[in-house]
Amino acid sequence: MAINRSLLRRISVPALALVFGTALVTAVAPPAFADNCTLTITKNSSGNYQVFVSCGRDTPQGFSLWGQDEVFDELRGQYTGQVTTVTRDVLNEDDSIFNREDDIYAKVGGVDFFGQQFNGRMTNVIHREF
Ligand SMILES: [Ca+2]
Ligand SMILES: [Ca+2]
Repeated sequence: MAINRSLLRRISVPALALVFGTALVTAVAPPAFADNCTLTITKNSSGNYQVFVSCGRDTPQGFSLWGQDEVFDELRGQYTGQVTTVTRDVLNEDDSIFNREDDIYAKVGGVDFFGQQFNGRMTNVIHREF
């Protein structure tokens, strides 16, 4: 019996190392492969704006639009899918006489290339006077 237990211990240590080794690779791999998200805003013929997010090989399923400010960022709207049309007032987040330029970014949620859910992934910030 004593020999069997000793043998078990010898087997289980390398087996554990293998499990931890695999777990470490799994935990580290997604950020290395995660695609950045990009926000694109285009004015359309009706005077509204098409807002589009993309994340490389990953699939966006929804996003929120934010206005970047010094004290705290302001939520401007939440949308499903990866494209929506908004009116100018959604993007016109700064309109004081001191600062009319707007700073818009999105936080994106979806499914990545490996089938894993992601959320709150930030895009670039668009600085434009809407
Ligand atoms: Ca701002
Ligand atoms: Ca503005």
